[in-house]
Amino acid sequence: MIEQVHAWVRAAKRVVVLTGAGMSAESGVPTFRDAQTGLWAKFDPQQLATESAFRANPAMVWDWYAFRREMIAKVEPNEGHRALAAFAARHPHRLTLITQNVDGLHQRAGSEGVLALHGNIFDDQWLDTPKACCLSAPVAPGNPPHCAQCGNKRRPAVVWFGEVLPLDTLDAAETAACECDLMLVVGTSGVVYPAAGLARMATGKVVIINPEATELDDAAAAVLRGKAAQLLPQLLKD
Ligand code: BJW
Repeated sequence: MIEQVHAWVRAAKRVVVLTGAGMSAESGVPTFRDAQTGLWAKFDPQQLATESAFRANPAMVWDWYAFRREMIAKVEPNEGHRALAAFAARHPHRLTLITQNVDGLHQRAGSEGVLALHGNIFDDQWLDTPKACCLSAPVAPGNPPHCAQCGNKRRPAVVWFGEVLPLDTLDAAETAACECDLMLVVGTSGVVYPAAGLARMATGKVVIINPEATELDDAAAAVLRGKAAQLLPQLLKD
């Protein structure tokens, strides 16, 4: 089956790759729905990644993101991230890389024009619409940093549940899905929408790369049960 998918990659004029947390697992970043470790073991990440959780307990949610930022800053892109960047460099305009990941590892591997659907964990933004005081005075440090005058808080610039995705990015991802000959869906459980819907709107063959069953397996022309950093270099070689 790997040879068959490799032949599809070679034949495809427009390849889309949609990645999720499993893409970075071999770099040492836990997947989103993996059991949390240590301090965070008792929290459900799905409950923490919401605006209401942040409003209810800003220090705790800020600290969760600070912990993850620190962990991600220490890891490196893996052979899968590098194989995607190298393929795009060898084949300009053939690959559209769409990621749900907020870790920036595709970009650090050298991929350009990555469509990051859920933002970047290293960026912050204001929780509430900033007033003149937020924009004029230096941000006061804290957990989270805040405006010393009105108390408005900084929050991670990621897309939480119930929030809209960046429209231009989602538009570009949908267009690519609707024009592709082949979509590789790598390391995502396929439970979170609208990202998962991209695999269902793909015009080309869909291939799942994942060691476990996913919610998108029924949409696939082929399912490769394996790991991203092992399979992508084989599938993307010339
Ligand atoms: C490996 C591996 C290896 C392991 N190699 N693989 C339609 C139907 C139902 C619900 C909805 C719907 N449309 C919208 C919704 C609601 C909601 C949603 O989808 N809920 C579902 C949970 C039911 N969606 C939203 O709220 C979205 N917004 C939205 O729709 O706005 C419009 C709107 C607004 C208001 C009202 C109504 C509509 C926003 C979604 C934002 C998701 N944000 C997060 C957090 C980002 C910040 C952070 O990281 O903290 O994004 S949640 C989390 O899930 C994160 C991920 O990007 C995302 C996807 O997870 P992913 O990547 O699939 O990870 P895992 O852990 O689930 O899976 C890892 C996989 O890797 C596993 O399969 C492993 O087997 C595999 N693996 N090692 C390859 N080596």
